Amino acid sequence: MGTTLIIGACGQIGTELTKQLRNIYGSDTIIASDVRKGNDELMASGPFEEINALDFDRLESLIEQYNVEEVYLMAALLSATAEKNPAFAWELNMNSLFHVLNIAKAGKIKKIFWPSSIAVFGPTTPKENTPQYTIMEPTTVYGISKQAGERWCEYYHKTYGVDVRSIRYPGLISWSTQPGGGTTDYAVDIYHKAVKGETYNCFLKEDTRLPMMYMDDAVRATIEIMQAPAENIKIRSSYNLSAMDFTPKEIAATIKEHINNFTITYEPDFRQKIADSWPQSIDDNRARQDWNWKHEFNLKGMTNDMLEHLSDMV
Ligand code: AKB
Repeated sequence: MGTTLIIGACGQIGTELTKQLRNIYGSDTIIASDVRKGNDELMASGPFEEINALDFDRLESLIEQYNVEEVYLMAALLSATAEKNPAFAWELNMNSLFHVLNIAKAGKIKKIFWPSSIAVFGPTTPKENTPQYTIMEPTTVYGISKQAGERWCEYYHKTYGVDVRSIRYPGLISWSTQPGGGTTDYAVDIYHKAVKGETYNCFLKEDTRLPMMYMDDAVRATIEIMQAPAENIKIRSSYNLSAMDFTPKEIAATIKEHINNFTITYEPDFRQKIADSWPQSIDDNRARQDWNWKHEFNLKGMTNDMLEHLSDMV
């Protein structure tokens, strides 16, 4: 029987995705991999391999060794980190994708999931209810790499028949895993500070509206797009995906409903410019029509769940 390989399994999405895929399909068929070892639970719950996503030969031999049929390529440098190291961000984000696309082109794997992002949009994109098809002039290194990646995914699908599927993730929020190097990370950090009774100093302005999603919804969307019949996946660049949008002031207000002495201060840094170039809300009707996407969590529901879990941990 074929197996599934997750590259970047120790990251923010990879950790939760691996856990959920192991719950559904059984631990032995889900091979976790990352450039370094991750949390103990993930390491103990099934096979793990250390791999650099840029090492084509090792990747190809792992795929052969485990008879891998599906790959989730979750390794990437996110928006804020990529601005600090543009050359490496481009190398990692593009070459890891080419490696996996070329292995699929050679017929060695059957299906790929590759994450895109709202960062593919830029300042000239309509900001509200951003359509699936619209002006895309990203101004960040990360956004440029994701937009180029989308074009290559569609090209490999049309030209070589590669079954590659993708979602444009909004900012993702989870209680159990920390993000690393993104512009939307404030929406995770704020909850950690709030449960510890500390003030949160936000690196974005209070009225910066961004599209966001709870991790439970994001992981479910990722698995659902991969489970959908191939003929339902009509967009082979990447699907817009949406659940909620809010500002730092609004998320702070929902936290205050539970922790009334919570305080937030604002000290915008270089990430403000990145956030200002992105959409405020997303039209995801195509995902809803084509593969029946439905979100479950809104801001209130997410805040209840985050605070419930994080309060148990402090
Ligand atoms: C980031 O902030 O860089 C990511 C993203 C929106 O893709 N969370």
